[in-house]
Amino acid sequence: MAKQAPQSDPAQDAPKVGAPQRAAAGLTAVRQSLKLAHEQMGPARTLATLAKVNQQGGFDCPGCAWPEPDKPHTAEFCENGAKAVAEEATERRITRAFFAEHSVAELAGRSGYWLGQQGRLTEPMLLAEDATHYAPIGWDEAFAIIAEELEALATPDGAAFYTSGRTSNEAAFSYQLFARKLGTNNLPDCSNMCHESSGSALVETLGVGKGSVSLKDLYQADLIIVAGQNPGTNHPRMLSALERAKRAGATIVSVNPLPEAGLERFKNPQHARGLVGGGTKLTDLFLQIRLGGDLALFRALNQLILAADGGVDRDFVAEHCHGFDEFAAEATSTDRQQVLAATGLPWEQIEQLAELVLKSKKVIVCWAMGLTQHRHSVPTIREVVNFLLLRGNVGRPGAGVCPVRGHSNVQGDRTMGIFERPAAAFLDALEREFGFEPPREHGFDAVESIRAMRDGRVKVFFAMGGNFVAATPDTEVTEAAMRQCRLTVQVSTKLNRSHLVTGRRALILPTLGRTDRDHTEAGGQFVTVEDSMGMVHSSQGRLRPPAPGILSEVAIVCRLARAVLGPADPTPWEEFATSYDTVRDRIARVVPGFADFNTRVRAPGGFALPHGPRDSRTFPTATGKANFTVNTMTAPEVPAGRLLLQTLRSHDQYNTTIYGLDDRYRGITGGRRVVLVNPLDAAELGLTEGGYVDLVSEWRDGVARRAPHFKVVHYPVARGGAAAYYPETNVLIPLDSTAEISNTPTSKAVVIRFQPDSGV
Ligand SMILES: Nc1nc2c(c(=O)[nH]1)N[C@H]1C(S)=C(S)[C@@H](COP(=O)(O)OP(=O)(O)OC[C@H]3O[C@@H](n4cnc5c(=O)[nH]c(N)nc54)[C@H](O)[C@@H]3O)O[C@H]1N2
Ligand SMILES: Nc1nc2c(c(=O)[nH]1)N[C@H]1C(S)=C(S)[C@@H](COP(=O)(O)OP(=O)(O)OC[C@H]3O[C@@H](n4cnc5c(=O)[nH]c(N)nc54)[C@H](O)[C@@H]3O)O[C@H]1N2
Ligand SMILES: [Mo]
Repeated sequence: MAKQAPQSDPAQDAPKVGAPQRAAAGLTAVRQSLKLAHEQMGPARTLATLAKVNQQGGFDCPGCAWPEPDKPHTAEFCENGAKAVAEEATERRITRAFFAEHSVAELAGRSGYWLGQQGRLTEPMLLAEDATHYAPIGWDEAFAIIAEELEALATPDGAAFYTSGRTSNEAAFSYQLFARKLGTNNLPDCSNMCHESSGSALVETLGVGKGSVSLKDLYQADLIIVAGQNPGTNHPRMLSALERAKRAGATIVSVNPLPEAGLERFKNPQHARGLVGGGTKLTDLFLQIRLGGDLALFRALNQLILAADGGVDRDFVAEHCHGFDEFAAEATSTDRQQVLAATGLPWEQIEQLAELVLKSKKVIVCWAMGLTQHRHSVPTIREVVNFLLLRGNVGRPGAGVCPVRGHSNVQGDRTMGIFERPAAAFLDALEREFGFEPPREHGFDAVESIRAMRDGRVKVFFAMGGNFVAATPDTEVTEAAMRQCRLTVQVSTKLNRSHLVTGRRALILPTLGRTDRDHTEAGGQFVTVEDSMGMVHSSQGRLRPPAPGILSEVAIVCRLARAVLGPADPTPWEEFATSYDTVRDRIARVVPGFADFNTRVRAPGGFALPHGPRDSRTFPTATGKANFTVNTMTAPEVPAGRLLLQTLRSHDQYNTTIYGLDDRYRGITGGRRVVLVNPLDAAELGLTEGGYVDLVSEWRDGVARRAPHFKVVHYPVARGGAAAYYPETNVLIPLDSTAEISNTPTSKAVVIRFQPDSGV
């Protein structure tokens, strides 16, 4: 068995600490993106790719899900988009010789950063039972092995089919169809660990689990609250939108335990004024909230709005909402001391924000992982909805909910049916279109899949992209669970840890990425994606694929489906794999909002999916109205001598893909094993700046989970909290520590204590 790997190399772990920056982007960002692109792709490929990112007729940036403006700037990408492209379009290759040279055990001792640097995967590889090395295998043999293992299962629910959010609509639709024809709803996805809490809260309250604003709304808003999000690093193109909103007169408030450079000031690299000079100040009011204090903050705002003369939009509430009285009774009784303790904010600041709200006609709340990865995330987001409903800030221009999605097609994958708890109407439509009875019982989400593997209930694990063992919590538990499987299969572009922690047998199936040309017998194919604001558009790569014979994700699904379901299965899998138009024709008949898909997606810029609350203030909820909810006030409790740890992203990573070892805006370079703590907390806990410590998490199961060797960095984080990077710290997050209702791991709330450094 491979030993527990360091997620980062000790040699690369001598982080240096400078002052955090006060502004994002500018010339340094341009220089950084070109440097990385050149290293990975060379000058010609750099030009050929970066000129096509997010352009009409080009490919969708594999970075984030932020939408494209109607008229994209000629450089509609950002530093981190360029890194994502370079990571995929690299000219480095992993061949069979690489796998012959390096055993799986050896590779399992390498960091994720090193693995990613080795280049693109080029041919299917099998790790046979008891083998020490991966060896090449043909596609047909690979599909035959998967078919054999699936057939050996006592029930189709003994398999789980994971999806990471880069998968195209066409691949996702075919994939879920295959899983359901096989007979299971075990379709966990990265969303389970990401915006599931947003989906849960929004479906219940507004009837649609997606954001209700478009870019135009942002430009028209009076007030934009950005809570629990670091767009300077994770959605850099959002800064251009915020800059434009700001120039049109919007006020921007950020709510975050950390002062994030990107929200303070933005030097837009697409304009001369952003390259020289001081840039645009973005944040007008910064609320440095304690971790997990947002429910209390929004409760307090709601209390103040309810108390203000004319604070509530009575007509909207009467006509469109349900449950106002119960909500109002609860919110009115909010206890101020509790709010102060939970938020750590001065009351005057909360009042100041309430005044801004009461002055504003059009308010938008944007959020990401800072709100979704807590135990009480669903009630928190429900309270955000209460806040917007109170003043009619849903379904009118310049106002609404804006959960900012992560992976570039994570929202589209869900629309296509990648969901372990599909709606009955969706299954009915599948049944009608494809003439089979889809399973109705709910399947496993990501956390439940790990439990099922651990307990031997899932024996075959198949991943459409992603890096499951590194992205999920409780690394040791998850890795042990993975090793319980009979077969693990990873459809991937790049090598990662999930290829090295495997079942008894394992397959690596290399696939095309966004930037690659996809040519079939029917000619050049494009795929489609849906962005964070419900816009669907096409994406077509132009680069020569990394090796001949690499299959697209659609082709992999279709050939697998044929191998497993047999020649008699009536779905035309061969046609699907050859012409993606034929998949889109089916999507058009199954998924609401996609009528005439093939025609409309060919229009420049694509098309917008319908959204009842946004378009016509119709709310497809259980009550037929927008639902106010009553949310008991709660905040994380942290025993004395402990801190609450949030696990977040550095500027040089894409989830588990590490691009480099710097976190430029936070002033950290050359290493990732750092823990950011407030100097006052550090003093109380006896943590010396620059010293090394082990992080040990505490959970009711009594297991002491340990992440060794982190350098203490004094940083202006809100009191009582600490921050360190994911995925190095995933080992600390207990599998059972998840959000109520959404079951999302509490990646932003782990109780930790500090122990003397035990080295790596
Ligand atoms: N370059 C790059 N881009 C990415 C990604 C990447 O890794 N790299 N990942 C993609 C994905 S999948 C996603 S989901 C998004 C993630 O985008 P983000 O959600 O911005 O990512 P995180 O780094 O997790 O940052 C969380 C932010 O929330 C704050 N926060 C933490 N806890 C709380 C809290 O309790 N309250 C409040 N108010 N704030 C809090 C943190 O200080 C931090 O600023 O980005 C996507 N885009
Ligand atoms: N502690 C902690 N854990 C977290 C989070 C956190 O904030 N803290 N965030 C969570 C969130 S928001 C998310 S979304 C998940 C992310 O979880 P995942 O989506 O599973 O992880 P990624 O690191 O994005 O996956 C990277 C891998 O995807 C493969 N890949 C890249 N592009 C393609 C493609 O086009 N096709 C295919 N087939 N494969 C491709 C490459 O092999 C690459 O190694 O992690 C979650 N885990
Ligand atoms: Mo995400």
